Amino acid sequence: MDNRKIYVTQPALPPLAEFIPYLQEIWNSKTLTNNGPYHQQLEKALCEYLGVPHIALFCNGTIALMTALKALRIQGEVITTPYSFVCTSHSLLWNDLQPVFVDVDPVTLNLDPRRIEEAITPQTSAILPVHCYGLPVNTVEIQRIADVYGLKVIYDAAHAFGVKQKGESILNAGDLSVLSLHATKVFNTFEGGAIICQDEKTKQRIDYLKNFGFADEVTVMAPGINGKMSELNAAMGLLQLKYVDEAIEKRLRIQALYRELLADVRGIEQLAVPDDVEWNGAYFPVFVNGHYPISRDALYARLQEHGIHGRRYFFPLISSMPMYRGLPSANPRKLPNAHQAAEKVLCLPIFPDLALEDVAKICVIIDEASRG
Ligand code: T4K
Repeated sequence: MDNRKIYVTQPALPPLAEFIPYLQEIWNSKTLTNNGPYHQQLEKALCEYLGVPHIALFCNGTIALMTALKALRIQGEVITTPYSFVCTSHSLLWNDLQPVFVDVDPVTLNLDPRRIEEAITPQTSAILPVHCYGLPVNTVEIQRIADVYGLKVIYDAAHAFGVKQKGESILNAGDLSVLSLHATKVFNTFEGGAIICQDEKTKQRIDYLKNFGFADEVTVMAPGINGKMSELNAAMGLLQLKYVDEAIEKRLRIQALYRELLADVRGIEQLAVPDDVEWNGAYFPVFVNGHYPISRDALYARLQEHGIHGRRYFFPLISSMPMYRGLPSANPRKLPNAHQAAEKVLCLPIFPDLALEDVAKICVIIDEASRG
């Protein structure tokens, strides 16, 4: 390729000139944060766009996850996936909760509902699944199990902005869903996050919690945190929302081309998108298996030599990290599918401004390496 570097992702930014009036308005109003006018507008606009009843905006997805667990007063053990970004489990430790890792389904790489029941103990109070890469976990089966055992379900939906299944937003599943609106995501507010909830009372509690626990000037309802989104980030979100459909369309075109060009490359596996899912093209993982002549890490390095900076999301597994690997549920023998995926995965660049010619060039490098 040429001397350019192509990263796994790159935020799509709207024209700067379109952001200036928002800045002017913030300067005029002198309201910089604390549920200002842009914050309120963005919450309303996102409810409409996503088809969800209530949304509480946050400064990032991690604080939103931590607050979601606090809002539902989760205690004891929480069943979760080891195949995710590290903050899924970190949010549990920050709440003094014990993660209980359960293996992923070998086809979807999402938490396998068939393995959940055997991990439930009297201390289990919740399930924290992830819609990994924006592809939905089996929400129906997870809800069935949660109902039988009286468990709460909080979805880490960091990757799942705008994803639908059977025409319905997957963000309405379970008790709460948490989005990341980070720069690397399908829809970003520079830094940002959100909790989606189903009733006004829960929304109120979450709003108190993200504002130190203040219910009014003198009443502190709970040990809250500062999780508020600023007006600058909210304004960015309002502007980005105008372009998000176009951004998702571009992502879907890119992933379709990858699928086509890599379909016959021996040793390269792809994740399927179920027919009933409207996906957002958040990531494009491939899995380098034993039929490929070089290892996943060798392919990762080969691409880097050409300026292509893929990422091994999610390697290493969370359960292999020092603060988790001593847990009984972190035993690799209990997590074979997650380990296999972590050893094989390589996420290829995908972002709206990635040229289709570059996708084709990346595929040529992968194809050529497959021929030894
Ligand atoms: N749950 C899950 C399942 C998640 O994946 C995440 C975050 C969260 C929860 C937590 O949400 P937040 O608290 O972040 O809102 C990145 C992101 O920082 C992280 O948001 C994301 N998941 C994770 C999967 O990826 P890194 O350390 O790989 O990012 P970084 O900085 O290396 O960026 C990757 C590439 O993107 C860079 O090589 C270049 C490009 N980039 C990045 C940034 C930040 C840009 O072009 N511009 C930018 O501003 O973690």
